[in-house]
Amino acid sequence: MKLSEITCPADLKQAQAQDLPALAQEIREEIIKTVAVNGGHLASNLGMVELTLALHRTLNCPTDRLIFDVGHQCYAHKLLTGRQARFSTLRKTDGLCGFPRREESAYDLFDTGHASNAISLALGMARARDLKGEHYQVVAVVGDGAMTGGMCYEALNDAGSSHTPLVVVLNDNGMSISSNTGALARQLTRMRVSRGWLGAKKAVADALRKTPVGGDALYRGFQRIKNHVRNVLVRDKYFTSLGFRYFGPIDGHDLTGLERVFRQVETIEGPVLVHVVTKKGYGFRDAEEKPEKYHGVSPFVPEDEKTGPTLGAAAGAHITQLAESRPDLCVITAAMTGSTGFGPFVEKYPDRLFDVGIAEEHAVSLASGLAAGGMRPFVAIYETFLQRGYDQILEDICLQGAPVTFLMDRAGLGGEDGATHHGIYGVSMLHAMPGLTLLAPCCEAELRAMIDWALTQNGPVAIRYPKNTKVNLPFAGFSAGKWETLRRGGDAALISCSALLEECLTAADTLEKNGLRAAVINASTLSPADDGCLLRLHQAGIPVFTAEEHALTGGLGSIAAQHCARMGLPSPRGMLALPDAFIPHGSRKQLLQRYGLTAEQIAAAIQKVVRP
Ligand SMILES: Cc1ncc(C[n+]2csc(CCOP(=O)(O)OP(=O)(O)O)c2C)c(N)n1
Repeated sequence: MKLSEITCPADLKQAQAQDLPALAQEIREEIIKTVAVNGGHLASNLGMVELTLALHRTLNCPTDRLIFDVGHQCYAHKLLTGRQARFSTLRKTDGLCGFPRREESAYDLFDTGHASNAISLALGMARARDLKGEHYQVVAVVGDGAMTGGMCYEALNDAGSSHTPLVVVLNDNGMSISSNTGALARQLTRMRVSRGWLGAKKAVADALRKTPVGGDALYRGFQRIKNHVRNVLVRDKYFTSLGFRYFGPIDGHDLTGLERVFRQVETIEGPVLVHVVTKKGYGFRDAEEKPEKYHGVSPFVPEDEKTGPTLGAAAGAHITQLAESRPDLCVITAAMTGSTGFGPFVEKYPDRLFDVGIAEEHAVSLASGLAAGGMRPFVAIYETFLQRGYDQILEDICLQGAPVTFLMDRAGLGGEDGATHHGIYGVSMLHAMPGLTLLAPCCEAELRAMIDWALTQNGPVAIRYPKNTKVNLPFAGFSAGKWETLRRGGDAALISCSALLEECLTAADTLEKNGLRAAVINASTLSPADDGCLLRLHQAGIPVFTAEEHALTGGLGSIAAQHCARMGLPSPRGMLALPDAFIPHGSRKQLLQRYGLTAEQIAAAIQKVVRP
C-alpha cells in the first residue's frame, strides 16, 4: 500500500504487515523532502514514524483521542490523516501548521506547542468520557524531554490516584532538543539499558533450553532469575509507584511489537504508561548522528533575506566574557541552552549554568534562590515559554526584589512556528509587575549595554529581544529610562522598539519623500516609560504614534496611553500593533504585511492622520 492510498487511518488498517516498512520509508522521504525546503522539526518526526503508524493502526481515531505533547512530532500523523496533498505547504503562510491545529482536522484535538500539558489534557478528556458514559480510548504521547516539565507530574499524580483508563505513551529517545537532563533522564537511561541486558539474556535462555541434558530445568531456573531481575531492575518503581501500570521498555521501531502492546493495553481499566524507546532522526544517518542539529531545521531563506548571528548569541558571548571577572554570574536555561546562545558559556563555565529541563517555573524560582544566596543569575528563556513562569516572576522575583535578569529571546513574531510561539504578550505580562524594569534593545550594542546596566541594579530586570535585527541602527547609547531619538522630525513622532524600528526608519524615509518629517524614537525602556519624552513631544505639538510587534493590549501603545493619561495629556494619535487575536504561522515579513506593520503601511497610517 502506498501513502497516496491512505486518506484516513481506516485505510491504514487495510495495509498488510509486510507493506508497512516501505510505507514508513515513504513517510520519512516525504518528511525529509518537505522539511528541507520549509524547515521544521526533522529529527523528532523521523523518530516517530513507526510509533505513529502503530497508534493509528490500533486506535480508532477520531473516535479514540490521540494527543501529542508539544505537537512538534505530528508530521506522520498529518500525513496519515488526510493532509498529504497539502503537506508541501507545511509551515508556510496559510499552509499546514507544524503543530496540531483543530481547524485543520478532526484528528487534531488541541492547538498545542508548549510542552508537558498532554497528560493533563488527556486526563480531562478521559474523565469527561467517563462522566458522560461514553466509550473511547484516550492516548497521550509525551517525549522524555517534555517529561522534565513539572506539569507532567501534577497530571501523573492526579491520574495515578484515580482509576481513569488512560494511556500515556512515553516516547523516550534520550533527547530533549539536546541531551535530556536531570534525574528522570538518568532513570530512563537505566531502564533502557536494562532492556538491552534482558535482550542479551534471551540468547542465553535459548542456548540453555537447547542443552541436551537438563536443559529445561536450567532454562526454568534461569527464567526465575530473569524475572526477579526484571522486577528489581526493569519493572521499576518509578511509574508503578505513581499508580500506573507500566509496559516497557518497547522498541519504538518494531511495528509488530508496538501494535501488540497497544492492543494489550486497550482493555486495561486504569492508567497505563507504555514506555517506548525510539531513536531521534531514525532512518536518516546525519540526523541520527546529530539529532540536536536536526531538531529544528530553519526554513530555506533567500540570500537577500539572510540575517546575521542571533541577539541571543551576542548576549551569550557577552555574559561569557563578563563571567571571567565575575564569579558571581550564573545562567539558568530551560532545555534550550544552545538555542538561547549559551553554548559557549556552558563550555567554559559548566558549574555556573543550570539547565533545568522544560521547567520554566522552576527556572524562575531557582533564580530567586540563587540571588538570595549572593549570585547574579541570568535566566535565558524564549519569551513565549517564560509565560509559564508568570506567578513565579511576580511572587518569587518581584515581591522579593531579587536581582535577577531575564533574557527573553525571540520576542516578537515567531514566524513559521505559529500561534504558540509568537513572543507578543511579554510586555503586557511584565509591565504590570511592581519593581521590574523592562527593556527592549534595538541592536547588539544596546543589548550589551543593557546587560551591563542590569548588573548595576539591585532588583529585577527583563530584557526582551527578537531573534535578529537586520540593519545597524543609528543607536547612540543606552540610558535607562530615557527614550532615544534616532531621527528628528516635527510633523509626527513614531515611537517603537527593537526590530520594528527598522520598518519605522524606512517609514520615516517614505514620509519625508511625501513632505512630512517624522521623528523616530527608540523606546528602549518599556517600563517605566519615559514620561519626559512624552511631555516634550506634547509641548512641541508633535502628534505621537506608537508601532510595535506585540499585541495591542498591554503593549507599548497601551503604556504610552496610560502615561499620557496620568499626565493629563491626550492619548497617542495612532497605536499600530498586532491585533488582540491569535496570530497564525507564516514568515515574519508576510505577517507584518497582514497586520499593517510594514514600513509602507506605517507611513500610510501616519500620513492619513497627519495630512489626510
Ligand atoms: C514550555 C516549553 N518550553 C520549551 C519548549 C521548546 N521545545 C520544543 S520541543 C522541545 C524538546 C522536547 O523533547 P521531547 O519531548 O523529548 O521530544 P523529542 O523532540 O525528543 O521527540 C523543547 C524544549 C516548548 N515547546 N515548550
